[in-house]
Amino acid sequence: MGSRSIRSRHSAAAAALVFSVAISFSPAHAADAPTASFGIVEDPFRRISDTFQTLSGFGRGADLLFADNFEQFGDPFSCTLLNWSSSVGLTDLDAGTPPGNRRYSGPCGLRVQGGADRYLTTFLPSLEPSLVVRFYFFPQLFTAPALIYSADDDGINQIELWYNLLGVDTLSLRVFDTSKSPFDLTASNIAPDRWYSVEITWAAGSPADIRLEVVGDTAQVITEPVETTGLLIEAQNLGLINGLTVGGGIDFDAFESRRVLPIGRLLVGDVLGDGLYGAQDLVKLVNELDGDLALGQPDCNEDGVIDQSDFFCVLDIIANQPNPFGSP
Ligand SMILES: [Ca+2]
Ligand SMILES: [Ca+2]
Ligand SMILES: [Ca+2]
Repeated sequence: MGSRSIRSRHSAAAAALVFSVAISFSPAHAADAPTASFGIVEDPFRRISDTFQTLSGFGRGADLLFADNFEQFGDPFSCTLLNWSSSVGLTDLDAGTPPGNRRYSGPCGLRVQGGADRYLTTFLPSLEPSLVVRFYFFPQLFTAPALIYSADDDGINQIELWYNLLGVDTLSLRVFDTSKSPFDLTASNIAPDRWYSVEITWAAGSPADIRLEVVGDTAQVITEPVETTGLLIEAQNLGLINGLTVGGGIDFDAFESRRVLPIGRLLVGDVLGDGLYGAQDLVKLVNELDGDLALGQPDCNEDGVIDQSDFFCVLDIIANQPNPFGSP
């Protein structure tokens, strides 16, 4: 969406909050400052599932198939591809922190540069008759068709997600019916240089409702009934899968897949990553600007950089809550 002017829109009341927050939170910031975020040991199950960060994700652990935020918490902290089954053309060095990498949630994100096949693969625990997948991506400027996600049945792809397949700035979910005919669900106006979330809902059925949800500055939801009886999914791939030879690349983060239940977007501007809005989100954003990378979602305006405009974005959200600073 570019850098919208949040400062110019916020109210006098919000401006007063800026002042009070800056004053009252400086001791907490000072206390936090010596501790690098990389040294924090998080509950691994919380971070692996991201359950606490989803808008409606409580109690869904049994439905989880795989999740990766590209972070390995512990001592030492690292950005990693370790959770994936295999990789082509990518190493741990492709997962990283800003400014080398963009990330949407937590300190690390995955950057996949164009020029060759570069992708990750995760195998499901068993052949699955349904699949929900959600991840975030940040396209850089290029116009060639790029296959950025696929899921196969150990033989052929049943699900493909293409950027620029049916025209520049389109995102197409291509699925196949039982006679191997393709069906395309296409979102448009997918601009480079901002984060998008995508959620794909697939199932075997007669027919099954296949669903694509893409959210950037607007939300696009497309559904299509497709005859998929008896089809199964065994593996998922993420990256640049089809040998894209042009320049450019894509950043990825917050990949999660489940059997059935909707995943939803991470809470925008929840800098702390606790699933709530509160004063600590502003504290953590100030710390982030000081180099202490946040564990939640600090890029409130989703433009790929963390700066002052994100502070005012979070402040606007909090100030517009019924009880602005009532949450921890
Ligand atoms: Ca991450
Ligand atoms: Ca929060
Ligand atoms: Ca930003």
